[in-house]
Amino acid sequence: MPLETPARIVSELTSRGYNADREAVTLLARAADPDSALDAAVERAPEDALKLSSDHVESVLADLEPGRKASASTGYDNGNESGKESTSAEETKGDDDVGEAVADVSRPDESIRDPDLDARSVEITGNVTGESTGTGEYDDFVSVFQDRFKRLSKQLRSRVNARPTSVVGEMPGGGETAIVGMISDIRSTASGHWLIELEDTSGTYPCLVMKDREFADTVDELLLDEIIAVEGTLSDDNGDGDGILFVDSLYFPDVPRTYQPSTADRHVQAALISDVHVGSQEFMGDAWSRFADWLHTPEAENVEYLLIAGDMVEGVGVYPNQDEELDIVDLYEQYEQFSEYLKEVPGDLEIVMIPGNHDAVRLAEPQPGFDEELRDIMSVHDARISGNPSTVTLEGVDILMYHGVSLDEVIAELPDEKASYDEPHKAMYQLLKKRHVAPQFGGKTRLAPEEKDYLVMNSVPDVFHTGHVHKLGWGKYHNVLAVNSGCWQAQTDFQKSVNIDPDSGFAPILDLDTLDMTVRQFS
Ligand code: D5M
Ligand code: FE
Ligand code: ZN
Repeated sequence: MPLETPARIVSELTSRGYNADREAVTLLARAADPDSALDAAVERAPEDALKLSSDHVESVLADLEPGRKASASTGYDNGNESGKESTSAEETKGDDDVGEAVADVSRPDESIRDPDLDARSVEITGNVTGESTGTGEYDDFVSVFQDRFKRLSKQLRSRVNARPTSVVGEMPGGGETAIVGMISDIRSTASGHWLIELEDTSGTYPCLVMKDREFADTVDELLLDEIIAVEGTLSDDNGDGDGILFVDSLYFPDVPRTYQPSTADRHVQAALISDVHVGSQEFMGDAWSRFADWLHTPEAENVEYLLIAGDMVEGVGVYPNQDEELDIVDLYEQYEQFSEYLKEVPGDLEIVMIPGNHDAVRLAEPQPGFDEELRDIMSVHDARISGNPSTVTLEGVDILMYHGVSLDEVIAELPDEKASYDEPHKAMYQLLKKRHVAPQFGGKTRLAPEEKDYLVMNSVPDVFHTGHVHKLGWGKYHNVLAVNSGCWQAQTDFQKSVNIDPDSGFAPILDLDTLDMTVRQFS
């Protein structure tokens, strides 16, 4: 196969045991005869070199192509239609000199990537990997819920004057009070009102939302196990053992409306992707390679980070009859193949990956990062491997990465206008509002018993990045950018049967200095 693209150059080089600078790859891809250029570059590589430098490739090309101009005036022609700009929501801004950058073949040196490695910074927090304390005992389930309650009730207590339910039970009828609690039950009454049972560490209390209250329609946003606060008036018979609180207002832990996200100090970008599903017959290898190629182009020179939010591979035995659609049946071979595809992206990218429900780690959340054996397989480009969820701080911008299994639950439970597969970011808004990535326990979302609840959003992220539902969607909620990143897998038989039309082959590109986003299509 001719080596016309940077991605193929990279995989050919790695198959021969070499790495190369991004600039060196670009030079080889642009050579008049990339195959011979690569052969010559490898043949003449210094004895001890593992990585080919651009200087080395320049000197090889100078011999092979006498009369050739140096890189400074050669420019780059990406020669295909990939990297097209796609949809752009109102919260985002396109990159308006894109066309020019591709077309201008006499662009000076700036077309060669030369990242300022010193300016980079990556910090990871909230990562369960290696910290898991759960023994699977009942007590651990108690502690994880107690910890959730402690963290989120603290956020709500600053806003209402709440009393413990045991104290509320003793209060005289007709008075006003507030309760902070975890929702243990929601029922509609015969007359169409809503009875919400709130639980705190001292007991439970019934709270009634009348159907004609202006906030009654927020009841359909409520999920079991989430923490809310209510203020209201106690029934006249309160204190005699079967009182009730008539709710006058309802509060979520939420993100403050005035939240001011942090931004990076320089123009630098991150590609936010997920759900690669290598090993599936539907994995879109060509689209992936176009994406990887684009990352080698000058248009992508500011893309210095790549975040992958789970489902690297298709896995084995994840769903019934999944084996009928497997291209690679061995799990480890799937990771090996994923690693081959990862090699196609520029070696100087900072990569952070977390697992998803198709990956070979425990299903219950929080999921630890991949084990040593899988890390070894995926060691390419020194990718950082973290748990699901994790907060990744890139040059001051806090990005909460979470695979997104709870989105299925939010979408199933809430009315369409509040959360749907077509607008996955709206389901993400609900998680931000609840300040928890997987509020409801016991349905699709499996929860690992731990001493501490890693799934609580202790602080407000600047960007919330999820995947899982294979739909692209983004928008801002109280200034926090929520991005669900689509996938690299075409529609599966199951998805066809339930009418899920995936958004495959898109890469959302985030400006870390402005938090504007552009989506590029490679499919
Ligand atoms: O999830 C991709 C999306 O499709 C997510 O919304 C779950 C849903 N999905 C896919 N296959 C199934 C089956 N067999 N049962 C239930 N839901 C499914 P992913 O994690 O990539 O499979
Ligand atoms: Fe997936
Ligand atoms: Zn998934």
